[in-house]
Amino acid sequence: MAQHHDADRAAIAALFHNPILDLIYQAATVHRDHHDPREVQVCTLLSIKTGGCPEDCGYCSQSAHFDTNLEKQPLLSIAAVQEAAEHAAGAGSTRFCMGAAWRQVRDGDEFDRVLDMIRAVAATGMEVCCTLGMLDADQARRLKEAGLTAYNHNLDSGENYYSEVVSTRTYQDRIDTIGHVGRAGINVCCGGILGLGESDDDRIDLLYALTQLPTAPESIPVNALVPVAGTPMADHQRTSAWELIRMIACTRILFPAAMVRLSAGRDRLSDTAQALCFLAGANSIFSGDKLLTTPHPGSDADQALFDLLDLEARPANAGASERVDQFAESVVDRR
Ligand code: SAM
Ligand code: DTB
Ligand code: SF4
Repeated sequence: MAQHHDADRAAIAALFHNPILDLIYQAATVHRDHHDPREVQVCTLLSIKTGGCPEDCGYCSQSAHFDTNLEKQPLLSIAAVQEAAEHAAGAGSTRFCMGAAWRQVRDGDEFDRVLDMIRAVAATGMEVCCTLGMLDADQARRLKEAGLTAYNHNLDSGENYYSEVVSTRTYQDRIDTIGHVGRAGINVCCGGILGLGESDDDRIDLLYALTQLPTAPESIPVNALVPVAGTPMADHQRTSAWELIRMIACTRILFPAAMVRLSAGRDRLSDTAQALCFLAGANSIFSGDKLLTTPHPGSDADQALFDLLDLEARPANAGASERVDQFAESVVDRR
């Protein structure tokens, strides 16, 4: 078994080290076999509870361990979320992702309110995603019952590097939560972040770990660090576009049917670099001039980019059932 795993990792390492133009060509071919290359899903992010998080993720503006000058915000009202969701749906988003700066979900009034938020967002017809930290099997079941489509919980980096990034939880904690999400029948949204100081081997470890999740991810965000003043990573250099493109291409080749999301870091990517990300298999972006707390290009810039590249925002539910079928065929469920 160990030998089998070593062989899988070695194959991913060999893929990763391909010449970049070969990788882009291969990824573009896989992408066109599984998706309409002109369609890009537009998603909206909303921070429903901001700052004061007890975890110490070294990249994060919201950790209570660092002085980042962030304005904290308690859990939003259901009405505020409903209004934001209706606006997002009207502006063409087909997925709405709510993020809370919690270490873990706790049963009680606030979780009940999040369940109501999910019901309100689901009523707009958009896919509903949440990222709320760790959770248990029963909480996952209740999220599913409320209408949650997907749960975002990233592995962020390879297992060996993870302890350099966060000390308040383990890699296994992440995998356990992802297991609960998958077993509850919620799509797993799980990816990583480049620019934490990790090596190529750590990136290969991350790709390998994604292939070994208890349930294969339906959605994979690829983030590039947005350095935040006050965090231990404030002075990190921005990830080069080529590294991001390489990671996106490998992700697309390893997960042909998944949605690959070009996530944080777009604020510093040229149109040309973003075009190469789409060519290499990215097929989703977050819209708006802010992600959860950091700056982002904004809808006018995104519309101009879509016009330039002849891309279209994926219409509501277009391709969804097709994608689910392809996805079911392409994954081995390891639950
Ligand atoms: N509290 C949630 C959890 O425990 O999963 C996570 C919310 S966090 C904003 C979701 C993901 O965003 C992180 O896993 C990380 O990959 C990415 N992220 C957070 N801060 C970032 C930054 N400054 N730059 C780039 N990506 C970031
Ligand atoms: C993910 O992997 N990227 C999105 C989403 N999941 C929630 C969030 C990126 C957040 C970037 C930092 C911020 O704006 O605070
Ligand atoms: Fe908390 Fe999530 Fe930020 Fe980590 S990434 S400090 S868990 S909000």
